[in-house]
Amino acid sequence: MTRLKNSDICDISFNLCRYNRELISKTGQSLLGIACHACGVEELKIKQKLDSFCVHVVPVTTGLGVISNFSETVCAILKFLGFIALVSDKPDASGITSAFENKADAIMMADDKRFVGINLNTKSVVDNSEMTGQVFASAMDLMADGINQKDVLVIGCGSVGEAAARKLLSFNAKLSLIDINYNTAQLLAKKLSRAEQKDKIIVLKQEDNILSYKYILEATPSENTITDSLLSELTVVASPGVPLGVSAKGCKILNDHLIHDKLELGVAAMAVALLK
Ligand code: 2YC
Repeated sequence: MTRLKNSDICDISFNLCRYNRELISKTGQSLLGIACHACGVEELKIKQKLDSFCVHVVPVTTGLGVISNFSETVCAILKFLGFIALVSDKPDASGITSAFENKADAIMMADDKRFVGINLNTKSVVDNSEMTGQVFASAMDLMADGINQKDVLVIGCGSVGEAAARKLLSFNAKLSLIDINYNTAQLLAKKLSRAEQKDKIIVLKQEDNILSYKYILEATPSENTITDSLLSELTVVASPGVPLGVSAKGCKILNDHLIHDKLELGVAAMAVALLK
């Protein structure tokens, strides 16, 4: 899991309107719409509930400590979506306690290992890696006008890649998995085939020819995992991986067929999942 830096997220809050317009033009859906698609809920139903749902974002000082602007950015995304949200003025146990004392509906917080949302009424937990994988797979489904029966290359078989792969299978996509560690990809294929009774999961090796994929979901913590030679103006890439696995030249080739962000879609999907 890549630890975000302030420089990764400092521009998010004041770019939310522009990013929302970019998502609408690329997928036909807004940030909230894509999150609802990922959670399988109607946007209208969520819109009726979210303006009375209060989320406390609690800074966590353990381990490598607070990332400046992290809690404020999560809060800004929640407020942009229409939730009631605030950053607790106290971190850690004090912040969690204050959320309960003030009858918050949910808390969101992240230590160095996990970034979670907890619904204080239902006690349900949502995980950022899980929801990020699901929401980028859903964005790809929208960009593809339905990924059903289409071949998708999933690069990176960690927790985000696994969640994305599972979601793509639920859309009936045909998957090819690749990971820097071949065994990791093989293990995921076995896990998914058993769970989803799917026999159409291919495992590729690094040296295999992966030129022919029109749909690529990149979920690795490395740069340049998708070399320019793999791309054409028809290629569609959804990339939750941080840093972005596409070069500047590659971004130009993809133009509006690339979805990538470092917090927005994952936080939106967590919030909708907490509310549904
Ligand atoms: O500011 C704080 O409360 C810090 N404890 C936050 C630490 C977040 C560490 N995790 C990350 O940087 C990201 C997550 C947003 C998802 C994957 N890595």
